[in-house]
Amino acid sequence: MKIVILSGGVGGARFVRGVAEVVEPADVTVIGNVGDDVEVLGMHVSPDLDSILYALAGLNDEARGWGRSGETWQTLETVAALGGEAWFSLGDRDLGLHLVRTQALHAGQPLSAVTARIATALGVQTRLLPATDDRLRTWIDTAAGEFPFQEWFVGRGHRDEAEGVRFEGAESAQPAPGVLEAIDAANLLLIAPSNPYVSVEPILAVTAIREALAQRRVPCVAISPLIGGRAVKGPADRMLARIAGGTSPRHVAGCYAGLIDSLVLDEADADDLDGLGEVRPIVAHTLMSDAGARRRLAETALGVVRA
Ligand code: FO1
Repeated sequence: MKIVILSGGVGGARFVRGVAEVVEPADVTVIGNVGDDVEVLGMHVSPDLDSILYALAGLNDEARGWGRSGETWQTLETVAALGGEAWFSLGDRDLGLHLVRTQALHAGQPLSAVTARIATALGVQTRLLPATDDRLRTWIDTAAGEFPFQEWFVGRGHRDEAEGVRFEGAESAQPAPGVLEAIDAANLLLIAPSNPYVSVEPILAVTAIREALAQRRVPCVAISPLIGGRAVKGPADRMLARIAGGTSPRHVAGCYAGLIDSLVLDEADADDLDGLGEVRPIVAHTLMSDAGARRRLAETALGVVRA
């Protein structure tokens, strides 16, 4: 069974790992968000691709959610002491990956090729494709102005309420090689429990990817990132409340109108299923607190085609 997962962010990476643990990992293709990529200290950082890579390689820091376990920060300390760009925390171990990626990009290799090479080097069997090799960047509109994603998220601690989201470059961005073929060959399409606005929407902003999902011939299942209307981490609940007008399952499903057949939602949201329309609710325990919980959530999503 071939599975495609659209994923971004920390929750997405955990879920991807859960799926790759309960099926043949090579049967899974992940389409990763690149809207929150950022250039720091001359390096190209792809946080969401890296969260997925580190999770699949078992190298991720579970508590922090991003970056590598056993990390040290001596380079960052030197950068800060020299008055350099230290607002975005790049650890010593993590830096090695950014150096390799940046050199390859400067040499003209596409992001998808570099990502595949790094995944192989890390022993990752699951296929990880950036949504696009073209430049696509998320901007957040707030009352204080419009900010590049990481400046808003990390630099300003996402304190300004997001009033809108824009994807620079999306109009001309083409899907990375293999993305449309993977969607076409899939038996099941999954949308990870990631922030709909800043993790999944930048993937769907690539027109051909959105169209491929809209024209699917197999089920597409989204997993809600909210539990009891609250985000486990990050600003997804505040963004849904502000932009969609609420945080109930129908507001999450509304972000994927015409693109999903089922929504996996938490038991804590099960009493508010109005307005889902054609979307079938699947109630589950969605908090991925440990390996068992993330695998059970993966099995629940896979149940749509296994049943
Ligand atoms: N998140 C933070 O809150 N602060 C950081 O300094 C930070 C650094 C960082 C470095 C590498 C990386 O792969 C991720 C990093 N993140 C950091 C997480 C990242 O900003 C977010 O998790 C995603 O972009 C949201 O999906």
